[in-house]
Amino acid sequence: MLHAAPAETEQERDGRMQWWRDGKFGMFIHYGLYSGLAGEVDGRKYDGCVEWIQNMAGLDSDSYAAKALPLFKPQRGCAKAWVELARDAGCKYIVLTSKHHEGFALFDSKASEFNSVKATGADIVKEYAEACRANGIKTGYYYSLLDWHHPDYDGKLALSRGISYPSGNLKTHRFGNHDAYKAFLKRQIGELTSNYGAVDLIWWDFSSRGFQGDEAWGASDLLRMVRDKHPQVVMNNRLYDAATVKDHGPMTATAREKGDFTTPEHYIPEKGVRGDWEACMTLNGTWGYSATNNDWKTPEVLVRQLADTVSRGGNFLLNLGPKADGSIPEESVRLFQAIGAWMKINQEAIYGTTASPFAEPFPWGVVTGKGDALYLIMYEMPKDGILKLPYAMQGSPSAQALADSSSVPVRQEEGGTVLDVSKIRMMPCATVVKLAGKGEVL
Ligand code: JFZ
Repeated sequence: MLHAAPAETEQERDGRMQWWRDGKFGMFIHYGLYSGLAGEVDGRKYDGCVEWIQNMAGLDSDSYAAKALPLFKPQRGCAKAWVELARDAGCKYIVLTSKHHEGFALFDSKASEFNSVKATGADIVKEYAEACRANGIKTGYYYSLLDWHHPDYDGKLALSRGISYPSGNLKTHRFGNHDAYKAFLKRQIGELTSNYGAVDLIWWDFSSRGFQGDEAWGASDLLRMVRDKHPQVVMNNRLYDAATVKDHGPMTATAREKGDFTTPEHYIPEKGVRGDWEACMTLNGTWGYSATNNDWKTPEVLVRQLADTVSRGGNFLLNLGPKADGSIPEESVRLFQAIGAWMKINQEAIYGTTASPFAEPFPWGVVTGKGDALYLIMYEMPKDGILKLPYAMQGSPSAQALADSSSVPVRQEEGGTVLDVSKIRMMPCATVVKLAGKGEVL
């Protein structure tokens, strides 16, 4: 008789998820052969989502590799520099593309020769994992379930079920042996999760409504395998979920057995999402590096996206797209450092907090909470310098600006708590006032 593994209790799950829930802010890294092409192939330029350039240019894997491989030149120590930038920005975890849709693995894989060790001698994942451990950063891996290189990946089958594919792939690999492909996924995930020490997070990518789970990827086998090796691992739900992009339908609440969190992409849901979720965002509209894209967001926009996300109960995963040699575009360094400077002063309002207790948004900014404190994250000085909260407080509440600890007058009125913030010095990006004391939303 077979015995199912005992289900995880709610308490055990909370314990396992705690670092991720408290950490709030992570770095996404998209690095692969597309980084070498930098958004340009055959004289044509692309500047959005250029990690899809093989697809956009309609190249089969061999022609793509012939163009991209000579340009891909990771320098020793590049992964260390990514991790240090993440650390200085205040990121608690990183998610690196161990393999993107192009099928090129950044680790030593016996399951496929199409990898960075074979091509350049560089085991990027090894360097990355060591740097994460040395800096106390949680180690996460993105892994693409789609594979535009592997001969057994059946692009035609996937397409017929709603998953896009590169046209070149369709020409060259018309008849994938799908069972063999599923076996390959298992083998490669086995390598990634066995050979590089602790795995804290896996970020699967992606499914469609009509092609997901066991049928598409052998999902339960993959989940079981990873969990057996790393019982504390946290994983997203894209082995099953497709409803991740705005207007692709309602966000699905995550079923426990299908993954731990759901992943809205390029947007922050207005009312958050029930359950654990993480918004992933770019600095400039592309995940992979593009030499021609200069559409950089400002530090102000990024800090506010982080605060908006956290105030709605989510995590914020912000992307870095290194260049061909693994070096970091100057503007990306500047932006992550600017967030780091803000976090240095205001991190208390981000780490370990929970969503705003208030249902309605405020015109001046957003709120997070922790214990008996509320953090009022102000984007604008409220009209008259007076900030009103529908919040009844007991005893003698106190308030202070996080930047200089200057105290802020606070009083109770009919209908709520009133703070006089008119004397506060407004800071770059967002100014935080900590309101301490027991209270109740009205
Ligand atoms: C996926 C990748 O395709 C993309 O390159 C990037 O890595 C991002 C973080 O994740 O983005 C998707 C996945 C699925 C859809 C759209 C974008 N979809 O189903 O519409």
